[in-house]
Amino acid sequence: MDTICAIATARACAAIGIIRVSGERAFEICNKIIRLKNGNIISAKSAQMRLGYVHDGNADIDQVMCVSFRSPASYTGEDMVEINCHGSVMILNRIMKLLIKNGARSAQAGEFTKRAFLNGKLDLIQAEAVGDLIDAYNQTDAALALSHMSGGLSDEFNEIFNRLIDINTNILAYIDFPDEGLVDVDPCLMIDSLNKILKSLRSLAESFEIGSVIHDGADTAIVGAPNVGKSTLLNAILGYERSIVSKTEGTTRDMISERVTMGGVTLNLCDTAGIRKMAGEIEKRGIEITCRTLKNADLVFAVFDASRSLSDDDKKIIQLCKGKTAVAVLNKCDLTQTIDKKYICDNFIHIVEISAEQKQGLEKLSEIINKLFLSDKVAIESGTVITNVRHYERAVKASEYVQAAINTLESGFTPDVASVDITEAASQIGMITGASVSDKIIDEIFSKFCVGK
Ligand SMILES: Nc1nc2c(ncn2[C@@H]2O[C@H](COP(=O)(O)OP(=O)(O)OP(=O)(O)O)[C@@H](O)[C@H]2O)c(=O)[nH]1
Ligand SMILES: [Mg+2]
Repeated sequence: MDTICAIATARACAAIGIIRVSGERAFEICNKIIRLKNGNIISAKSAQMRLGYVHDGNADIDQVMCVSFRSPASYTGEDMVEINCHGSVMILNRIMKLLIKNGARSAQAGEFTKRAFLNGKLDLIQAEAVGDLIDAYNQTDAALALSHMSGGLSDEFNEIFNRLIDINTNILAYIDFPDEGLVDVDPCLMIDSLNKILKSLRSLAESFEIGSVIHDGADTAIVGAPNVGKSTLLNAILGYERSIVSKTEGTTRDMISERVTMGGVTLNLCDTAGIRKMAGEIEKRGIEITCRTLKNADLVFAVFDASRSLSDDDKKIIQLCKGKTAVAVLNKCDLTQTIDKKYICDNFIHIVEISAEQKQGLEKLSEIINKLFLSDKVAIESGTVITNVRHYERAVKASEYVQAAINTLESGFTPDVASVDITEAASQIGMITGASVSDKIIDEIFSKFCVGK
């Protein structure tokens, strides 16, 4: 395999920049362009930081600190050198050119982690978690990615994979030696084992509902009748004036979206046009978009003006929120309250009283969001929450195959008939961990990484 090199830090002026080199010729190539103060790169002790100079044969280019990692004890499993130079883009580019001139090749996106995977240093879940950790937008997402990187989720899937393989091995033994009275192929015991596996798979697949919100953010629609204070609420949450606020009804017509973290959860917040029956042509178009946004939202803030009694428009909005994860936000609580609270309590589980204008009550809203999405602390801390749609899809498919195997056994077929579906289920799990995955999928996964990782 080629020896690859890449700038691992951002291409911007900084105190330090890091270049990584990995492959069979990493030490030899680096030795040509780096003069260590003591010794040389080839004989330098593994994982020790050394002072040296990068030179082009004529003149020194930079004073650097380098670490060499001897195979297999490195990130990629190959010989590796990390060059810590001064973080000038010009210096970084000059060192890269020197490395390439001496036989290295510029690395592709994610190629270091891909090599780590191919060399068995990480499984596919762990490798993907490296990318997730770099992209993490909030603390919980970062904690989950770190836990996946450490193998929390891999353990769960490996356990399921091994149990499926065990069942199949027993079936094959039974086919080969039917007279040996193997108890493990008793259909009742097998159904029992498969049901336990199905339970684990379903619980992992279900965790994606929360996991996707943690990773991608909750699409949150701020809806309500005109003038109830939706735009004021958006601005209060963001802490700056993003949306126009006015006492004129129908101010917001286009949808206004922003990303923010609230209660530890990333929200993709959308301020929408107020919903009302009496609306002009443009406003009606805005209301259509509001209804679509509400329908697709993971979370709805249904805003009401607490200083007014409920209007027909408010009641229509309450109907639209049925079946959604919604919080009733009673706004303008700094004014005298005349709203019918009982009606609200009858229709919403989560209710919060705020004054968006005076930024009061927002902490309560944060607490509700935190409880809604992050209450399963045990699963989050142990990393047994799926955040990746690819893992989710394979887990669902695997559970379908396990269910099919159970149906086969319950219908009285012999275990060898169920074995086909059990093999398929194991193969789906293998696609998650990387034990059985095509080159195309591997390339696709790593192409989304940044260069240098
Ligand atoms: N007293 C009081 N007034 C508020 C509060 N929140 C908003 N308002 C006022 O209510 C009016 C409407 O606010 P907006 O935020 O524009 O309302 P909206 O729901 O976005 O209205 P549309 O965009 O027209 O649908 C403005 O005059 C705000 O100053 C509040 O907490 N207390
Ligand atoms: Mg508005």
